[in-house]
Amino acid sequence: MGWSHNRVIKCKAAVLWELKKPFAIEEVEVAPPKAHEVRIKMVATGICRTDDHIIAGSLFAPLPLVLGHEGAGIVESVGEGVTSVRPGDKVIPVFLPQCGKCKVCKHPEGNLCLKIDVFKPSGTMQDGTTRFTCRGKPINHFMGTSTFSQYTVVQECAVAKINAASPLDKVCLIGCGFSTGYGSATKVAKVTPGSTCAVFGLGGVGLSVVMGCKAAGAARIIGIDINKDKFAKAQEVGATECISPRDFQKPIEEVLKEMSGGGVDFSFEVIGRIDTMMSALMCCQASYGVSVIVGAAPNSEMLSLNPMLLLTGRTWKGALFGGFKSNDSVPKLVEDFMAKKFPMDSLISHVLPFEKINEGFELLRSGKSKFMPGNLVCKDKEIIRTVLTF
Ligand code: COD
Ligand code: ZN
Ligand code: ZN
Repeated sequence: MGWSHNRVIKCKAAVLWELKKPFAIEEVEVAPPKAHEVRIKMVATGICRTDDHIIAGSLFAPLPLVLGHEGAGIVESVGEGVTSVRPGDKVIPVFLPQCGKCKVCKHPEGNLCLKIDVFKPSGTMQDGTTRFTCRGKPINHFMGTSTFSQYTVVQECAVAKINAASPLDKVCLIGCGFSTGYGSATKVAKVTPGSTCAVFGLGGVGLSVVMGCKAAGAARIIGIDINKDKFAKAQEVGATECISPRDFQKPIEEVLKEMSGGGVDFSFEVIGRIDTMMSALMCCQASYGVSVIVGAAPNSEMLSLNPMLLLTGRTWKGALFGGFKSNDSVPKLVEDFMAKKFPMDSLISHVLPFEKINEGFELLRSGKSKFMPGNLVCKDKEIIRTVLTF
């Protein structure tokens, strides 16, 4: 019982055939899971900026492919040897696997499992083949998850079983954006009770950092964003003050040092710009401040710094997926959400049916466009995260 019945499933998936083009909703064939693989019926998926980076060509993944890496669903069938999940289980596929056997998985603090398929994406399962076929052609997987499909196949080490009562249209965000921000505060920085935190960038991930700082008991959480429309939401989820760098003559790190009596305890860069990474480093206390890089800077950009900034005692760090070991942490985060330890669902600003995926990406892009010189003003001030439901 529980093994696949070797049935190919025909279903709808959003296929990206070419860069810079909309998705085509296609009928695809999803092969049954092989040994140590799991086939999942997707119920909901968030749209993350990284998916759009692939479409734009600013990040590489082999085409044609099924994107998506922030989903939740129900196990449909499992391959031979799968022991951690069974058909009917609610699960979150994780782009950062946890094989449990590699050097990184065995290290108590490491989370970047060597089985990750992100840095030199293969587009295949671990055996080098794909489970998706469309119009007779193999279609590639993405980040080992490919959630923009009614059914997907993932490795067993890239799936976390979660509470059977959890709302999948909400907890899907634990698959990427929420965990990335929340863990950066609770796990990577290890924010302490009573501390002062500065969060640069109040998008969905920055708001999740704010929630992490609050959950960890920070006394002051200062949000920094050039878009003041972001302040209300940030304050709703835990920011105690919000400031815009555009309101000050002097550099924002100087403003923050003054506000905090010499430097904040913890700072976070959640924008993906090297200038704000430097500001975040400089605004933290010279002897014991901790600064965490959460945003990814454009490909080849480099930073140079005066080593004295670190010699005095600051800690500068970063992590993917909030430093969480995925399979261990995702079920716990779902429990914490169910226990209302953080208002993660307030990150969901839009919900669309899966077939409207191209509209979802337009929303994401319109949220970004107002910061691009020459682009139209954003139509909707409140775009945070769009969730697609199947
Ligand atoms: N100063 C202050 N605020 C700014 C500035 C600036 N110069 N420029 C932009 N901002 C603000 C914007 O107004 C916006 O509110 C915010 O910064 C950015 O928010 P979003 O909505 O664009 O982005 P998020 O929150 O969804 O994600 C931001 C990240 C930087 C975290 C994300 O793009 C990223 O790089 N992720 C890290 C990579 C990663 O972990 N990948 C793993 C799988 S995806
Ligand atoms: Zn993501
Ligand atoms: Zn591993």
